[in-house]
Amino acid sequence: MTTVRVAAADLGAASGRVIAGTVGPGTLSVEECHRFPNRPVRTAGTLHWDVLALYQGVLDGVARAGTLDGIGVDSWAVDYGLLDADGALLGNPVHYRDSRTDRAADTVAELGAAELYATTGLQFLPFNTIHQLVAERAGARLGVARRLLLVPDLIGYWLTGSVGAELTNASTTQLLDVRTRTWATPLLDRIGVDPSLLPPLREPGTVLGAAAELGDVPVIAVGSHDTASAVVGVPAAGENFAYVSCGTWSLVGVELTEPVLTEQSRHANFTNELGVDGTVRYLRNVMGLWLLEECLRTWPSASREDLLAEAATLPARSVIDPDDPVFLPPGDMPARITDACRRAEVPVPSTRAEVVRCVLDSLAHAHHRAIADAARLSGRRVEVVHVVGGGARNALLCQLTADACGLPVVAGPVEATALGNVLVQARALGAVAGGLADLRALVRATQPTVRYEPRV
Ligand code: LFR
Repeated sequence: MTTVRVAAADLGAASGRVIAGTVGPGTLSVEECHRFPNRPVRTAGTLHWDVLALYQGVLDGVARAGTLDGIGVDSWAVDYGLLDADGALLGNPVHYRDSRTDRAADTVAELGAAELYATTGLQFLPFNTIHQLVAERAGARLGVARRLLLVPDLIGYWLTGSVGAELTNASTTQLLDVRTRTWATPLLDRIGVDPSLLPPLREPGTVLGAAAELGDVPVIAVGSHDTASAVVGVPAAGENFAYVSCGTWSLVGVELTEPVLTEQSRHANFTNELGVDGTVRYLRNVMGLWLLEECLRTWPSASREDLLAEAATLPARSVIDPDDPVFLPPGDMPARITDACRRAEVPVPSTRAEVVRCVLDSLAHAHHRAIADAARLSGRRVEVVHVVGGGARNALLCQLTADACGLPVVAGPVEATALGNVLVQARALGAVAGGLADLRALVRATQPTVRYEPRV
């Protein structure tokens, strides 16, 4: 086995990055080659992704990464582009935070929540692709669309010409049968969407083809849902762990080999997303650092570091439910948080640092609730909580999560998603071998982490 150098293109809700990874037996390192903003654009009242700018960012980043053996693309889930009969993109993908899905809830509810859960295993999130497609029926695009490609598959199509749907991300659409791991065509029939819109499924590790514009480097399907790649990059030993993949969202749960499709699980709004190597990511979406980022956007002059330092000196006074859908759209977040405190009859924060403290205490409690529910509903014992992603840098959030859970938190790597992306490519190229346990052992051996003990 030799060492390979591959590029991970990781598209996040706020920015995209291209990261070069060097992987071989006993070797795993990543370096950022390019970072570019991801700025949603509102036109005629609809919030869109500027997907061509993202594609250009990927091209620029890969060009800067030097000689490569592979390229893998991951992004947030659920959103898609539609292609016409010529393979041309029909408009910009609509952002999952756009309000168009408000009008889809009733139609999706008619499908029967219990039946939908038994088939797809997905938590109710108003922006799941099924809701978006139902909302889309009101417009003209669906009538002329021939293919639906999720964002990383769209980038992969532009790079290679290959059309497909990578399985981990496909599982977030609520259009996949989680038991058979195939498209739930009866469901598509029921919402009046032509099943041929959905391309053939492909497993992580599949080679899509060569990127003609980038020196014919092979493009490899990774866990193209960013959370799937992040969970590959969790440095856990054994199976008794929970993870918090903490960035714009906190994705909080455990890794299983079979979905949990019980009514209790549905009522607890747990999701069974598919992971790399046949695993199931049993988790709940917690609103995540979006709450903090939107506050900071409202306070352009504020220093994040200063606010976090001050918040660490404050007592925990106000805990709200961070998953209230009122927090989903962009906009004045501090006002929504103080309103929520009033409604919850907890002390209303009067300074910015108090708002930040309220956000972090609320997230820590939500992390605890999700981990406790995941353990109870799946029967999986949890002995340690791994916090990966950007949130692993937030010492206060990690400590408060350890305190709320009464469990040690191991924070890091911040780059778990990129690491998971490059590891799956490296394995497909034969540079490393084994299952997730082996890939994680390599992460553990090479990436620094910080441990937080619960304070009693
Ligand atoms: C995280 C993430 C979540 C998904 C949300 C919306 O970046 O992919 O897993 O629920 O974005 O797509």
